[in-house]
Amino acid sequence: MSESLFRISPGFEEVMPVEYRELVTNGPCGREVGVSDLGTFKELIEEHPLCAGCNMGLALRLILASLPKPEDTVIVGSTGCSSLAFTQVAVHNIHSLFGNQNAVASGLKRALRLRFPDKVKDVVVIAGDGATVDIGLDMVMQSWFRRERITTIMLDNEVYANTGGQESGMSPQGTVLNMAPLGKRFPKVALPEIAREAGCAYVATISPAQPKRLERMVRRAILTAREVGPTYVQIFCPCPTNFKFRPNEGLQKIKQRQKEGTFQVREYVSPEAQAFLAELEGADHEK
Ligand SMILES: Cc1ncc(C[n+]2csc(CCOP(=O)(O)OP(=O)(O)O)c2C)c(N)n1
Ligand code: SF4
Ligand SMILES: [Mg+2]
Repeated sequence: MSESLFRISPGFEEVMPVEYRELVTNGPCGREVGVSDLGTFKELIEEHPLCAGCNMGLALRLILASLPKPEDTVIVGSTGCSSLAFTQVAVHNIHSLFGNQNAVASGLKRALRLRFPDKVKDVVVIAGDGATVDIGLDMVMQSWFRRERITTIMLDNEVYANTGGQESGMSPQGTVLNMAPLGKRFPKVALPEIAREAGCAYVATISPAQPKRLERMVRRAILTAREVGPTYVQIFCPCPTNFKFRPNEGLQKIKQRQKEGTFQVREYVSPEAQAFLAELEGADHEK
């Protein structure tokens, strides 16, 4: 697994779709890029099938631009809106059965450590809130209990969006959706707190409204997972289609929730992760 896996076999260049060729020749792999460089390289095919104004699409682009080593990263996804875009990104990815993503990622990470003991291979789970906090919670928490060296990123749109609008554990209390007409009867699950108690060395909550902060958090999470233990990043990305707001109102919605205090940017770093990051970032600073 490396950049060479992307390269098109000689003789097939002509028959591959132009979009794929561009992902290979102009993708993020093999060079140092960040969110400030978005637009100068191709991380996701422009014609991806996510709805107009989808905050998850934006979050996905920012995550892809934040990977410290995209050519040595495998993303493990799960069923949901994001899975529609994973076939169109410039990074290795595996689609796992809905809810199984952290179990698949654990096995993969262990296999990669055995197969490539001297190389860095990052395994990053990217899945929806339903996949993470509801149907996959068992696998998610067991991977944290076992201190698997993987990063779990939840794309929190507070709904089962892909199946037409059922409530999830992450929907706030009172939420009315297409398929939850009575309003949700219990509050949003406090997964960041659970992650911390379950053994995550680094936990953060963020949204695509703060791209540079999101980048820093994703990088910190992935680097900490390499050396210290499991990490968790929860990205709030409200869904215009199911929450019925206009496609251009996404960032406004996030800011409104921030003002109300129902969404907060937060970061928890364990003492061990703090020591690790201080050394790493101190060395980077000196460079
Ligand atoms: C084992 C299994 N159970 C249920 C489903 C049906 N299903 C597909 S996507 C989905 C909801 C996904 O919600 P979430 O994880 O929040 O992702 P989103 O679509 O909101 O991005 C469900 C229930 C499935 N595909 N597989
Ligand atoms: S339904 Fe919502 S989360 Fe899914 S692609 Fe459309 S806007 Fe994005
Ligand atoms: Mg969802």
